[in-house]
Amino acid sequence: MTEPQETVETRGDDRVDLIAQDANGDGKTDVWVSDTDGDGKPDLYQFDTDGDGKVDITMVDLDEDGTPDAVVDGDGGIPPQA
Ligand SMILES: [Ca+2]
Ligand SMILES: [Ca+2]
Ligand SMILES: [Ca+2]
Repeated sequence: MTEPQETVETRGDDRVDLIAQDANGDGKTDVWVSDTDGDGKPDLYQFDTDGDGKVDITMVDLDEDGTPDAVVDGDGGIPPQA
């Protein structure tokens, strides 16, 4: 597993997780909804789809219109805080 990590640009660097949820009930968080620029609105969405506790899909909503502007595999270089 040494594939190069894709990185994404976010609105800011000050990540606050608005939602960190265990959607499938296995005890590990698998959905994160975060605000990176301090305006209280979500602009970063991450999902663990295979249940290993690590992010598999990262979506960034740069203009906060509810539609992702960038989607990458992995955590985009910005893993959730443990
Ligand atoms: Ca889970
Ligand atoms: Ca925001
Ligand atoms: Ca995963």
